[in-house]
Amino acid sequence: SPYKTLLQNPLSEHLFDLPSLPMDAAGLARDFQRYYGYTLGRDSDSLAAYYPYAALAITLRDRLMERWKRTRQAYDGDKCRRVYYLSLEFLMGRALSNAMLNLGLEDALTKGLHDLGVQLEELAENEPDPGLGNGGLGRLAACFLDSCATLQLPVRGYGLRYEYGMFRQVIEHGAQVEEPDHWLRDGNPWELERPEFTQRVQFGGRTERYLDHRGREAVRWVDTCDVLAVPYDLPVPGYRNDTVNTLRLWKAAATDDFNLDEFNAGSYTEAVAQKNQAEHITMVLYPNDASENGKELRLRQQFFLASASIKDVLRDWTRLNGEDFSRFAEFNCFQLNDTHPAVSVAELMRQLVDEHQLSWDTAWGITRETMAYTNHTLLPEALERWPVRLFEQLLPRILEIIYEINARFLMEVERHWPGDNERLRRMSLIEEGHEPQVRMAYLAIVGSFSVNGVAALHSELLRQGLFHDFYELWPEKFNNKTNGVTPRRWLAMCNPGLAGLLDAELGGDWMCDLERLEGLAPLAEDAAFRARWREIKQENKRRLAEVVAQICHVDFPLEAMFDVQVKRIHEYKRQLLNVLHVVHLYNRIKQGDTRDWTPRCVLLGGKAAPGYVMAKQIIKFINNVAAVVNADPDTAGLLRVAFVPDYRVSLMEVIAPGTDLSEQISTAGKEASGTGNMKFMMNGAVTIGTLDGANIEIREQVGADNFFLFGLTAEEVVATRAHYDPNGIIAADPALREVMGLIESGYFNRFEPGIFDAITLSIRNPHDPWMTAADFRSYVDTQEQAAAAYRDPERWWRMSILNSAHSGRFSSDRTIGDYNRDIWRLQTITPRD
Ligand code: T68
Repeated sequence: SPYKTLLQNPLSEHLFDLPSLPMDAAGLARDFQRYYGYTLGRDSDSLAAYYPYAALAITLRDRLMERWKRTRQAYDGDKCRRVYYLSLEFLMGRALSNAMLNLGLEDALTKGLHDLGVQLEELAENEPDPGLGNGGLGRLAACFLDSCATLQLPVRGYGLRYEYGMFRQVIEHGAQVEEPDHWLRDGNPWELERPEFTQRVQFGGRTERYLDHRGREAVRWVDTCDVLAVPYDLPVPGYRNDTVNTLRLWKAAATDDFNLDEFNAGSYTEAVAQKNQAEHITMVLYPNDASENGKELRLRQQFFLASASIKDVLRDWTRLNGEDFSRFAEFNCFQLNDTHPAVSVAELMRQLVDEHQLSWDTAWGITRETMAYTNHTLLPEALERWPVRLFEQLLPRILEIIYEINARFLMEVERHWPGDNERLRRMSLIEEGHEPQVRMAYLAIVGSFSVNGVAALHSELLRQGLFHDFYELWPEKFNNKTNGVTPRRWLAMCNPGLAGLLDAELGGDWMCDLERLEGLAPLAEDAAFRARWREIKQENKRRLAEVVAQICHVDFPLEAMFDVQVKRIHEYKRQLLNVLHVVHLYNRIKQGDTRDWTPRCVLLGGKAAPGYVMAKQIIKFINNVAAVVNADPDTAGLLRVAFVPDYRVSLMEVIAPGTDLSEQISTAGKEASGTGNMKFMMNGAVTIGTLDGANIEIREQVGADNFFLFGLTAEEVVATRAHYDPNGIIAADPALREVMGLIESGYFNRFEPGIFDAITLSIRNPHDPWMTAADFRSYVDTQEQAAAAYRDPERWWRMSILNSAHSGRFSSDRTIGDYNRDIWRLQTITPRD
């Protein structure tokens, strides 16, 4: 590799002394012009809107670059303890407006570009929205990186640079169609390729025992098919604090060793073509958000991330400390974002034992003090298990290590509960059976010092249910870290109207101390303030209605209540319950029962995993209901329904500020936390929700009077299961009976007979795990209360203000503060000049 060639003479220090770049309008505009005309080589004959965006991106990237270098130097210089956030997903969203906000350049840039006749907002729309995640888990990782940079914590993200992100969702005849998202087609001005830090990752092969130089028995992993991991770094700027952290994404590339047999046989082209296989590893993000599909390529992705990232960290360590690992655990901590990178536990052991010749016990001590695991789901179908057989083929040495970890762990269990064979079987890292499997969650628990859930209820359910045996063994490992979202993107950036009001009322930089929003609470009693609040909301609703009109061709009148549910489509999230309510409202309209009516615009959006048949039928159902409702003249001015295609981060930036009512209606005990609920709350939406995930904490913060609660509790859901009788419930409730009757009559699928049978049958199924019928009555009644509250503007705007006012706890700065206090124990580091 050309990167292996080192400089003959070190470069002069002067070379690294970069002059500071101008931050004023004229200086920024000059750079913009130079990048556009010279670097990108465009002029008036280029009509592509992409290039002005790219020129601005480079202008901003330059300003991040010097801060980035100084941050790195500060971390290296302080030899500080560090955290590595390992995640298969980082749903970063657009970078441009984020960089602008964090550098404090919005005004200067707006002016500078305006002088050149360029409209900043328009230009920013040309940035593709990088969709390197499925949903909440990936977006949480992005919010965390933002908070770590803002809090000046030495945290580096490690992930994969997927060539194709989350698919683009197109709706055809009401149904989801997936299109590939080649987001890198035009290049990515934000990334910095660093081939000089390439790592080599092994796959396949076999293991071999040998005597090392000290005459001890050792193992090596040989005859492997290696893949190169090339790092691409993305800057993660903190809020106006000169810190720029790093997100390092690995791209898979072929090695240049070739199959010599084929080569010698003259099959040069075949031998070269074979190398392409390697690059498939980072080709595409798996679009399943709540179930595992068990594909070999997914396990390859997981190990590729784990191995490359750990090698990267160990290389930094040995560069400074040689082979002395005695203080490694003191200075390094890996946070595992769900079980997806859990193979890291075994891979760290392998590198320490096989590559750095540590004893098993020393290495195990280090691993167990270094790894921490976050769980994001209680759904059994989402718990990762990999067939032992697959490990044998793909990662034979890792499997041996997992067996050894398991043998020693089961001895510990045996000491704790002598003779309890049932418990040994339950807790084993290997699930026995026809096709033995490795239980990745158990590997993560056994190999780490901290296990956390993402909301109070979720963490409690982990302790009492899913991980109960482990909790009994190691109660001190288990803790809760309630999720949060970054107020920079989810308030300051996406809601300039409200941000301006907050600046005026609370003074600057409230977004770095979100508890200061409490200062709004007294203002909720002030009629003039409520009027200003309402005006801002109305303007945000206008922006949202414009998008809905443009994309969905549905007209949302601004005086209506905007009732929104956007998130991945899943049965447990119960978009179906929402639509049953819509059909109920439609029935009322058709029956003339519209006295004291609150006009409502119901917006839904979200992607279904391509293989999740029921979720796709739900999308089709929503669209068919919307078509019928919107086309019926009787609903004019009373009810509108729209499904927004291709829901993603940049759409949420318009949706959250324009929402009145936030739908958080999962079956209690199923939604680990939710984070959309927090974004809506911050932006002054009132929640209608179940006692699930972080809804419980949202309600505690805002007070029961300012939250529309309905439905069974998690305990009641469990208790009801044994005698659940949806058909009895339907028969006894005239409204629900009519809703089901209308759907079952084929009213919403007149030319497509039978297509919604699976949906109605699932609601009528006594084993329906999501218990949609059970919560219908209380949902509809509570919706009526929300509608009544909306008809009383003074009451509604008071509630809206109080929701924002009490949302401070849901800043991801608070969450990261909690992680740091209890798990990471990092010092803040300030870059110096
Ligand atoms: C979500 N999980 C939780 N998973 O559902 C949500 N899963 O309650 C929580 O707020 C959020 O995590 C953050 O903690 C997910 O988003 C996935 O996306 C996913 C992806 C691949 C495989 C399994």
